[in-house]
Amino acid sequence: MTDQNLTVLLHKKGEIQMVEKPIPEPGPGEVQLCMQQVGICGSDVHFWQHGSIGDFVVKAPMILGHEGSGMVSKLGEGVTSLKVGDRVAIEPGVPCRTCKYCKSGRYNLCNDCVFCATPPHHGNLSRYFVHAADFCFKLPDHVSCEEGALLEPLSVSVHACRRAGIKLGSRVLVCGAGTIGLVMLLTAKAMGASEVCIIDIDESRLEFAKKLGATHAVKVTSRDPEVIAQQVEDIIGEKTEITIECSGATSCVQTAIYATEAGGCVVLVGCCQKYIELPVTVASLREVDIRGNLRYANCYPTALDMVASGKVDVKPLITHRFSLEDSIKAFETTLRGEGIKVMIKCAR
Ligand code: 572
Ligand code: ZN
Repeated sequence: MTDQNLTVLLHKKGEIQMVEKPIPEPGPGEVQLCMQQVGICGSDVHFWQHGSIGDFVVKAPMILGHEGSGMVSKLGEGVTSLKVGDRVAIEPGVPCRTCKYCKSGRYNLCNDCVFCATPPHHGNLSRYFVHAADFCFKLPDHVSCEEGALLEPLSVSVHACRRAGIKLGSRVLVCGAGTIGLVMLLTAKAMGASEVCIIDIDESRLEFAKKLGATHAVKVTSRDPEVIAQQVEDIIGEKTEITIECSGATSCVQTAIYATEAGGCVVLVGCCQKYIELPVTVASLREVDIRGNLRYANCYPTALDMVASGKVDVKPLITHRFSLEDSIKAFETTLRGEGIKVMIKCAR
């Protein structure tokens, strides 16, 4: 079969395949992209392994991938903001643009958002992909396509740090030292946090976090959230002002509440079960705000600026590289929990 548009297709739960699809043509306001780099996200692996996240169920074959960058290969009608050959970071969620959330700038809350690799919408882990031109961000020459792909998780952290109100001198606790926890650490520091403590069960991830600038790293050895919170408090000397929960583990969400000082804030980023038991009275009587978080809105320009200006270096997060043809191996590597960010090079 001639290689037209090689894609990574999640056929159904547990079954990913490399499949040839036709090369898509850009419609009005869209660009065709020759995909360059796509990072694998935990949600790609989750859809592969479980076939669903919450109410989002894979009912038809779906192309995976939403952390992508590409090179413009064709312009759709009316596109003037980009030209063929431009390298861009792809913001993967295109909202309806007309609902009250879109109009107020909180377009991440749009109910009709078309988000890559969230059922029923295809992702961009393919040779070619079409996307709304205004959700493509031109990369300066000195920013690589790998960095462009990493603007996606970086945008998640920019949004969460904004939700948390991180500012100069903030003291922050990050729960979980996976990719999102680590970009949260980088972003919190870039936004002025003076202390960032990170906790995880994995020693090697904590070592990695220390190299990235964590001021404190605590290995979680207990299942008791009050014990973990006390361990954190003993190490940093007091409770934290802001906690960003990135693990999704029930005991860590509980820990986040105990570890945060009166008047502080907990932002929930990790994907946890629908119902979990939380010490809400402990939060309420100390006026600890528990804030929700969904992806990002208006964060790509900031994420790009952070990378382009050198304020954050996301390159060390990439620990594995594969070609598009070897995508199945890339997914198996991610499933085994090896490394931090697995990147797939889509261009030939
Ligand atoms: O990079 C964005 C992103 N968002 C994730 C997960 C992974 N990557 N979210 C968790 C799952 N939700 S969801 O609403 N959903 C499957 C659409 O449960 C979105 C945010
Ligand atoms: Zn993601």
